[in-house]
Amino acid sequence: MADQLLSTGPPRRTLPESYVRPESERPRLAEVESDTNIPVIDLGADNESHIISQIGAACQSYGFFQIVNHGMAIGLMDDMVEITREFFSLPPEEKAKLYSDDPAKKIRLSTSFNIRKEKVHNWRDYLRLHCYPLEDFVPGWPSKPPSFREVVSSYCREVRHLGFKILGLISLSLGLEKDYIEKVLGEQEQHMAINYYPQCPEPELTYGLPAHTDPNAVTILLQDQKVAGLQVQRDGKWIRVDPHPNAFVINLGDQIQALSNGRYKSVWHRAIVNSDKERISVASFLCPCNSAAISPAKKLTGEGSPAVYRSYTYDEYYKKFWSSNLDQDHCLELFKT
Ligand SMILES: O=C(O)CCC(=O)C(=O)O
Repeated sequence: MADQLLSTGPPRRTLPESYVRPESERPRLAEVESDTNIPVIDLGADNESHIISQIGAACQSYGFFQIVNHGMAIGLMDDMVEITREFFSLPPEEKAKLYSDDPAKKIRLSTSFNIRKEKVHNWRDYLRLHCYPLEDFVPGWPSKPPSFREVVSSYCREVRHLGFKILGLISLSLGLEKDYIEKVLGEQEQHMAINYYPQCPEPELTYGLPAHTDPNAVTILLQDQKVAGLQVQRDGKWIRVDPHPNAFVINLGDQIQALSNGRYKSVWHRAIVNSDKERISVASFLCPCNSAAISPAKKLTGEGSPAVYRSYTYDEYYKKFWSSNLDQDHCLELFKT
Protein backbone atom coordinates (compact mmCIF):
# COMPACT_ATOMS: atom_id res chain seq x y z
CA MET A 1 0.00 0.00 0.00
CA ALA A 2 1.21 3.47 -0.89
CA ASP A 3 1.22 4.56 2.74
CA GLN A 4 4.23 2.29 3.23
CA LEU A 5 6.35 4.69 1.18
CA LEU A 6 9.01 6.29 3.36
CA SER A 7 9.12 9.45 1.28
CA THR A 8 5.51 10.19 2.18
CA GLY A 9 4.71 11.60 5.57
CA PRO A 10 6.81 13.18 8.30
CA PRO A 11 10.38 12.04 9.09
CA ARG A 12 10.47 9.17 11.63
CA ARG A 13 12.14 9.76 15.00
CA THR A 14 12.75 6.08 15.69
CA LEU A 15 13.19 3.14 13.40
CA PRO A 16 10.00 1.08 13.12
CA GLU A 17 10.47 -2.51 14.34
CA SER A 18 9.90 -3.99 10.87
CA TYR A 19 13.14 -2.36 9.64
CA VAL A 20 15.38 -3.52 12.49
CA ARG A 21 17.86 -6.25 11.49
CA PRO A 22 18.80 -8.95 13.97
CA GLU A 23 22.09 -8.14 15.74
CA SER A 24 24.17 -10.52 13.56
CA GLU A 25 22.97 -8.95 10.29
CA ARG A 26 23.60 -5.28 11.05
CA PRO A 27 25.96 -3.19 8.93
CA ARG A 28 28.63 -2.53 11.62
CA LEU A 29 29.46 0.84 10.14
CA ALA A 30 32.52 1.39 12.36
CA GLU A 31 34.26 -1.56 10.68
CA VAL A 32 33.78 -0.30 7.12
CA GLU A 33 37.02 0.70 5.37
CA SER A 34 37.76 3.38 2.83
CA ASP A 35 39.96 2.33 -0.07
CA THR A 36 41.61 5.01 -2.11
CA ASN A 37 42.73 2.41 -4.67
CA ILE A 38 39.28 1.79 -6.08
CA PRO A 39 39.92 2.06 -9.81
CA VAL A 40 38.84 5.27 -11.55
CA ILE A 41 39.28 4.78 -15.29
CA ASP A 42 39.52 7.67 -17.75
CA LEU A 43 37.57 6.57 -20.83
CA GLY A 44 38.68 9.71 -22.66
CA ALA A 45 42.37 8.74 -22.59
CA ASP A 46 44.09 8.29 -25.97
CA ASN A 47 45.58 4.87 -25.37
CA GLU A 48 42.75 2.34 -25.82
CA SER A 49 44.90 -0.67 -24.98
CA HIS A 50 45.76 0.94 -21.64
CA ILE A 51 42.03 1.52 -20.94
CA ILE A 52 41.33 -2.14 -21.78
CA SER A 53 44.05 -3.43 -19.49
CA GLN A 54 42.83 -1.17 -16.65
CA ILE A 55 39.31 -2.50 -17.13
CA GLY A 56 40.56 -6.10 -17.14
CA ALA A 57 42.52 -5.55 -13.92
CA ALA A 58 39.56 -3.83 -12.22
CA CYS A 59 37.11 -6.56 -13.28
CA GLN A 60 39.42 -9.26 -12.01
CA SER A 61 40.31 -7.76 -8.66
CA TYR A 62 37.33 -5.58 -7.70
CA GLY A 63 34.44 -6.54 -10.00
CA PHE A 64 33.60 -2.88 -10.31
CA PHE A 65 35.20 0.45 -11.15
CA GLN A 66 34.37 4.09 -11.68
CA ILE A 67 34.62 5.85 -15.05
CA VAL A 68 35.23 9.49 -15.91
CA ASN A 69 35.26 11.26 -19.27
CA HIS A 70 32.61 8.76 -20.27
CA GLY A 71 30.90 11.01 -22.81
CA MET A 72 27.68 11.79 -20.94
CA ALA A 73 27.09 15.51 -20.41
CA ILE A 74 27.51 16.45 -16.74
CA GLY A 75 24.39 18.62 -17.04
CA LEU A 76 22.31 15.55 -17.93
CA MET A 77 23.66 13.63 -14.92
CA ASP A 78 22.76 16.59 -12.68
CA ASP A 79 19.31 16.85 -14.27
CA MET A 80 18.68 13.16 -13.61
CA VAL A 81 19.49 13.56 -9.90
CA GLU A 82 17.40 16.72 -9.66
CA ILE A 83 14.35 15.21 -11.36
CA THR A 84 14.60 12.28 -8.93
CA ARG A 85 14.55 14.68 -5.98
CA GLU A 86 11.52 16.45 -7.45
CA PHE A 87 9.75 13.17 -8.14
CA PHE A 88 10.06 11.90 -4.58
CA SER A 89 8.83 15.27 -3.28
CA LEU A 90 5.54 14.97 -5.18
CA PRO A 91 2.39 14.97 -3.04
CA PRO A 92 1.35 11.57 -1.62
CA GLU A 93 -1.75 11.29 -3.83
CA GLU A 94 0.40 11.69 -6.96
CA LYS A 95 2.80 8.96 -5.82
CA ALA A 96 -0.04 6.66 -4.77
CA LYS A 97 -1.14 6.44 -8.43
CA LEU A 98 2.14 4.71 -9.31
CA TYR A 99 2.52 2.51 -6.26
CA SER A 100 2.72 -1.27 -6.63
CA ASP A 101 4.43 -4.09 -4.75
CA ASP A 102 4.12 -6.52 -7.67
CA PRO A 103 7.68 -7.18 -8.94
CA ALA A 104 6.28 -8.25 -12.33
CA LYS A 105 5.04 -4.72 -13.12
CA LYS A 106 7.27 -2.87 -15.56
CA ILE A 107 6.56 0.60 -14.23
CA ARG A 108 6.07 0.94 -10.50
CA LEU A 109 6.88 3.00 -7.47
CA SER A 110 7.63 0.83 -4.48
CA THR A 111 9.53 0.59 -1.25
CA SER A 112 12.20 -1.60 0.37
CA PHE A 113 13.00 -4.52 -2.03
CA ASN A 114 10.28 -7.14 -2.23
CA ILE A 115 7.87 -6.05 0.46
CA ARG A 116 5.53 -9.02 -0.07
CA LYS A 117 8.21 -11.63 0.66
CA GLU A 118 10.93 -10.18 2.86
CA LYS A 119 11.03 -10.55 6.64
CA VAL A 120 12.78 -7.25 7.40
CA HIS A 121 12.27 -4.11 5.30
CA ASN A 122 14.88 -1.79 3.86
CA TRP A 123 15.05 1.98 4.22
CA ARG A 124 14.49 2.78 0.55
CA ASP A 125 11.77 3.92 -1.84
CA TYR A 126 12.34 3.30 -5.53
CA LEU A 127 10.85 3.86 -8.91
CA ARG A 128 11.42 0.89 -11.16
CA LEU A 129 11.15 1.53 -14.90
CA HIS A 130 11.60 -0.59 -17.97
CA CYS A 131 13.28 1.60 -20.55
CA TYR A 132 13.82 -0.28 -23.80
CA PRO A 133 12.44 0.27 -26.36
CA LEU A 134 11.70 3.72 -25.00
CA GLU A 135 8.64 4.29 -27.17
CA ASP A 136 6.95 1.24 -25.63
CA PHE A 137 7.38 2.42 -22.05
CA VAL A 138 7.65 6.23 -21.89
CA PRO A 139 3.87 6.78 -22.35
CA GLY A 140 3.31 4.86 -19.08
CA TRP A 141 6.05 6.67 -17.11
CA PRO A 142 5.19 9.35 -14.55
CA SER A 143 3.91 12.54 -16.17
CA LYS A 144 4.99 14.61 -13.17
CA PRO A 145 7.28 16.49 -12.66
CA PRO A 146 6.55 17.89 -16.14
CA SER A 147 10.06 17.34 -17.53
CA PHE A 148 10.39 13.80 -16.08
CA ARG A 149 9.84 11.90 -19.32
CA GLU A 150 12.12 14.12 -21.38
CA VAL A 151 15.02 14.10 -18.92
CA VAL A 152 14.82 10.40 -18.12
CA SER A 153 14.48 9.39 -21.81
CA SER A 154 17.59 11.36 -22.74
CA TYR A 155 19.43 9.85 -19.82
CA CYS A 156 18.39 6.30 -20.79
CA ARG A 157 19.50 6.73 -24.39
CA GLU A 158 22.95 7.90 -23.32
CA VAL A 159 23.32 5.24 -20.65
CA ARG A 160 22.50 2.48 -23.14
CA HIS A 161 25.15 3.75 -25.51
CA LEU A 162 27.67 3.91 -22.65
CA GLY A 163 26.72 0.41 -21.48
CA PHE A 164 27.46 -1.09 -24.89
CA LYS A 165 30.79 0.70 -24.98
CA ILE A 166 31.67 -0.84 -21.61
CA LEU A 167 30.58 -4.32 -22.73
CA GLY A 168 32.84 -3.97 -25.80
CA LEU A 169 35.80 -3.01 -23.62
CA ILE A 170 35.10 -5.89 -21.24
CA SER A 171 34.97 -8.34 -24.19
CA LEU A 172 38.30 -7.06 -25.48
CA SER A 173 39.83 -7.27 -22.01
CA LEU A 174 38.95 -10.99 -21.96
CA GLY A 175 40.65 -11.52 -25.32
CA LEU A 176 37.28 -11.94 -27.05
CA GLU A 177 35.89 -10.17 -30.13
CA LYS A 178 34.66 -6.68 -29.23
CA ASP A 179 31.03 -7.61 -29.94
CA TYR A 180 31.19 -11.09 -28.35
CA ILE A 181 29.25 -10.27 -25.17
CA GLU A 182 26.79 -8.04 -26.99
CA LYS A 183 25.99 -10.82 -29.46
CA VAL A 184 25.55 -13.49 -26.77
CA LEU A 185 23.21 -11.30 -24.72
CA GLY A 186 20.92 -10.60 -27.69
CA GLU A 187 18.51 -7.66 -27.85
CA GLN A 188 19.11 -6.45 -24.30
CA GLU A 189 16.43 -5.04 -22.09
CA GLN A 190 17.18 -1.96 -20.03
CA HIS A 191 15.76 -1.42 -16.57
CA MET A 192 16.23 1.35 -14.09
CA ALA A 193 15.96 1.63 -10.31
CA ILE A 194 15.68 5.25 -9.25
CA ASN A 195 16.50 4.99 -5.55
CA TYR A 196 15.58 7.38 -2.78
CA TYR A 197 16.96 6.72 0.71
CA PRO A 198 15.43 9.14 3.23
CA GLN A 199 17.26 10.24 6.36
CA CYS A 200 17.16 7.33 8.74
CA PRO A 201 16.83 7.73 12.51
CA GLU A 202 18.96 4.65 13.29
CA PRO A 203 21.26 3.78 10.39
CA GLU A 204 23.22 1.23 12.44
CA LEU A 205 20.20 -1.04 12.58
CA THR A 206 19.14 -1.32 8.95
CA TYR A 207 20.07 -1.02 5.27
CA GLY A 208 19.03 0.97 2.26
CA LEU A 209 19.70 -2.25 0.35
CA PRO A 210 21.33 -5.29 1.97
CA ALA A 211 24.24 -7.14 0.37
CA HIS A 212 23.35 -8.45 -3.07
CA THR A 213 24.82 -9.13 -6.48
CA ASP A 214 23.11 -7.98 -9.66
CA PRO A 215 21.54 -10.72 -11.81
CA ASN A 216 22.04 -8.87 -15.12
CA ALA A 217 25.15 -8.20 -17.25
CA VAL A 218 26.30 -4.75 -16.26
CA THR A 219 25.00 -1.97 -14.00
CA ILE A 220 25.75 1.71 -14.48
CA LEU A 221 25.24 3.60 -11.25
CA LEU A 222 24.87 7.33 -10.88
CA GLN A 223 25.49 8.28 -7.24
CA ASP A 224 24.45 11.40 -5.41
CA GLN A 225 27.61 13.53 -5.56
CA LYS A 226 27.28 14.75 -1.98
CA VAL A 227 26.16 11.72 0.02
CA ALA A 228 28.04 8.43 0.21
CA GLY A 229 26.24 5.13 0.79
CA LEU A 230 27.49 2.47 -1.63
CA GLN A 231 29.76 -0.20 -0.16
CA VAL A 232 31.42 -3.14 -1.88
CA GLN A 233 32.83 -6.32 -0.44
CA ARG A 234 36.46 -7.20 -0.99
CA ASP A 235 38.32 -10.01 0.76
CA GLY A 236 35.45 -10.29 3.22
CA LYS A 237 35.62 -6.61 4.22
CA TRP A 238 33.20 -3.82 3.36
CA ILE A 239 34.70 -0.85 1.52
CA ARG A 240 33.09 2.55 0.97
CA VAL A 241 32.80 3.70 -2.63
CA ASP A 242 32.78 7.43 -2.07
CA PRO A 243 31.36 9.43 -4.97
CA HIS A 244 34.03 10.57 -7.42
CA PRO A 245 33.25 13.86 -9.20
CA ASN A 246 31.19 13.30 -12.36
CA ALA A 247 31.87 9.56 -12.39
CA PHE A 248 29.65 6.54 -12.94
CA VAL A 249 30.19 3.35 -10.97
CA ILE A 250 30.27 0.27 -13.19
CA ASN A 251 29.27 -2.92 -11.52
CA LEU A 252 29.61 -6.33 -13.15
CA GLY A 253 26.52 -8.50 -12.91
CA ASP A 254 26.26 -12.27 -12.55
CA GLN A 255 26.13 -12.85 -16.33
CA ILE A 256 29.61 -11.42 -16.86
CA GLN A 257 30.92 -13.70 -14.13
CA ALA A 258 29.36 -16.67 -15.97
CA LEU A 259 30.52 -15.63 -19.47
CA SER A 260 34.06 -15.04 -18.20
CA ASN A 261 34.03 -18.49 -16.58
CA GLY A 262 34.50 -16.92 -13.16
CA ARG A 263 37.50 -14.84 -14.14
CA TYR A 264 35.58 -11.61 -13.52
CA LYS A 265 33.53 -11.17 -10.38
CA SER A 266 29.99 -10.03 -9.77
CA VAL A 267 30.64 -8.65 -6.30
CA TRP A 268 28.45 -8.24 -3.27
CA HIS A 269 27.47 -4.64 -2.68
CA ARG A 270 25.04 -2.83 -0.41
CA ALA A 271 23.67 0.63 0.26
CA ILE A 272 23.70 2.01 3.77
CA VAL A 273 21.71 4.99 5.02
CA ASN A 274 22.53 7.90 7.28
CA SER A 275 20.83 10.16 9.77
CA ASP A 276 21.93 13.52 8.28
CA LYS A 277 20.83 13.51 4.69
CA GLU A 278 18.61 11.79 2.17
CA ARG A 279 20.52 10.02 -0.62
CA ILE A 280 19.72 9.41 -4.28
CA SER A 281 21.16 6.86 -6.67
CA VAL A 282 20.11 5.81 -10.15
CA ALA A 283 20.97 2.27 -11.21
CA SER A 284 20.65 1.37 -14.91
CA PHE A 285 20.72 -2.31 -15.69
CA LEU A 286 21.53 -3.81 -19.10
CA CYS A 287 19.81 -7.19 -19.06
CA PRO A 288 20.19 -10.06 -21.53
CA CYS A 289 17.11 -10.89 -23.55
CA ASN A 290 15.16 -13.71 -21.93
CA SER A 291 16.08 -16.31 -24.54
CA ALA A 292 19.83 -15.53 -24.44
CA ALA A 293 21.80 -18.75 -23.91
CA ILE A 294 24.51 -18.00 -21.37
CA SER A 295 27.57 -20.17 -20.81
CA PRO A 296 31.28 -19.58 -20.27
CA ALA A 297 32.92 -18.35 -23.50
CA LYS A 298 34.53 -21.32 -25.34
CA LYS A 299 37.80 -19.40 -25.69
CA LEU A 300 38.03 -19.18 -21.89
CA THR A 301 37.48 -22.86 -21.21
CA GLY A 302 39.37 -25.99 -22.15
CA GLU A 303 42.34 -28.00 -20.88
CA GLY A 304 43.03 -26.92 -17.32
CA SER A 305 40.08 -24.54 -17.07
CA PRO A 306 36.86 -26.48 -17.45
CA ALA A 307 33.56 -24.61 -17.62
CA VAL A 308 32.58 -23.60 -14.09
CA TYR A 309 28.95 -22.94 -15.02
CA ARG A 310 26.46 -24.93 -17.06
CA SER A 311 24.57 -23.25 -19.87
CA TYR A 312 21.16 -21.80 -19.15
CA THR A 313 18.80 -19.16 -20.48
CA TYR A 314 18.56 -15.76 -18.86
CA ASP A 315 14.87 -16.39 -18.30
CA GLU A 316 15.74 -19.40 -16.12
CA TYR A 317 18.32 -17.39 -14.19
CA TYR A 318 16.12 -14.37 -13.59
CA LYS A 319 13.26 -16.46 -12.24
CA LYS A 320 15.60 -18.23 -9.85
CA PHE A 321 17.06 -14.89 -8.71
CA TRP A 322 13.68 -13.37 -7.89
CA SER A 323 12.47 -16.49 -6.13
CA SER A 324 15.27 -16.28 -3.56
CA ASN A 325 16.00 -13.59 -0.98
CA LEU A 326 18.27 -10.74 -2.02
CA ASP A 327 21.00 -11.51 0.51
CA GLN A 328 21.06 -15.31 0.27
CA ASP A 329 23.92 -17.22 -1.40
CA HIS A 330 25.21 -16.03 -4.77
CA CYS A 331 22.56 -17.19 -7.27
CA LEU A 332 25.29 -18.40 -9.69
CA GLU A 333 26.16 -21.14 -7.20
CA LEU A 334 22.99 -22.87 -8.39
CA PHE A 335 24.29 -22.98 -11.96
CA LYS A 336 27.70 -24.56 -11.30
CA THR A 337 28.68 -27.63 -13.33
O1 LIG B 1 22.28 2.99 -4.04
C1 LIG B 1 23.29 2.39 -4.32
O2 LIG B 1 24.42 2.91 -4.23
C2 LIG B 1 23.24 0.95 -4.79
C3 LIG B 1 22.02 0.63 -5.60
C4 LIG B 1 21.93 -0.79 -6.02
O3 LIG B 1 22.77 -1.60 -5.73
C5 LIG B 1 20.77 -1.24 -6.81
O4 LIG B 1 19.85 -0.45 -7.10
O5 LIG B 1 20.77 -2.46 -7.17
